[in-house]
Amino acid sequence: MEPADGSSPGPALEEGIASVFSSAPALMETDGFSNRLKEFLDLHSVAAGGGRKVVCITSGGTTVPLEQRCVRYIDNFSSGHRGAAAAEYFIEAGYAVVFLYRIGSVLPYTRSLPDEPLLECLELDDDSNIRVRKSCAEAVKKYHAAVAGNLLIKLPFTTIFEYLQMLQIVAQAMKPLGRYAMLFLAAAVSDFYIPWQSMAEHKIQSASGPLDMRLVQVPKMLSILRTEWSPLAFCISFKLETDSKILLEKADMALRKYKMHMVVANELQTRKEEVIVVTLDEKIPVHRDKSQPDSDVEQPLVELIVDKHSTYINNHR
Ligand code: PAZ
Repeated sequence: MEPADGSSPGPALEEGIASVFSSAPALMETDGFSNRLKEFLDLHSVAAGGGRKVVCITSGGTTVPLEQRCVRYIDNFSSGHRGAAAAEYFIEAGYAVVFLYRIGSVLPYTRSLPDEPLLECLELDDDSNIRVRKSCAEAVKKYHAAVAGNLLIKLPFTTIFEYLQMLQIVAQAMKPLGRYAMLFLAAAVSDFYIPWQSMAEHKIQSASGPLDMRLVQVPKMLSILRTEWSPLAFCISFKLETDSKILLEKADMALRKYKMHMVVANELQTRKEEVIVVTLDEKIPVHRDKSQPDSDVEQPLVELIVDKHSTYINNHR
């Protein structure tokens, strides 16, 4: 399904992609997300005098439904912490962020909040007026500043079908931004799925005995993203493994095959402590600052990426 050299998608891959898209249920455009996205991007385009760098961050795991009227699904691990933290640091660095996230995963500016934010961030004063607790105020202020400044738009997905269609729409909408666009693809995307037309319509019955299922491979969209959807965007994908012995080799393969500018390699157990940024020339380990109890690895990672993105833009001026 993938091109041998990664340079162009190739007919088999294009067919695979077409079949995912043609069999997928159409996106529910209930909140007119394409229009909201267009308005957001227009604000930041050079033509509109914006000229701001824009990053699309994908975050959280995609689901694979087992039934069309879905009761059960296969899920992909990702809390969304990495994407949410990165969004905050990119905004701090002056970027506008398109946050494509799995419903229910961590959102920007909510990491520091308690588990029950609505109940625990609000308190009553002596006159029974509701006010925000001091400990939550900073995050609330930062969130509202980002939204009011048109620096954050949040676009939710659940299934692999929604994710792939939305990624295509976002990447294509960012194409006019040229090298000012960045794709930071941290979502954990299903590798296998059940095509819509071969999926049971109703809830699968347990009385029928053990369940035999055939999942087919999700065609890799990265090559078509690079060659057609947003060819000039600075593109970073992530590689998660549990076996450290194969991690760097797999990251290197992804870098070359899909012509990524960087692949961020991480291991499940240590992903919050260390990642390795793989480029064609180097492998750069990035660590959390252990001397600071509240530090995270996303801060130095985003700093490094912002720097590389600037070089990418400046080298092509
Ligand atoms: O979302 P999170 O903070 O729990 O984890 C982040 C991550 C491990 C999902 C991400 O860094 C990553 O590697 N994403 C790509 C996963 C993959 O190889 O499909």
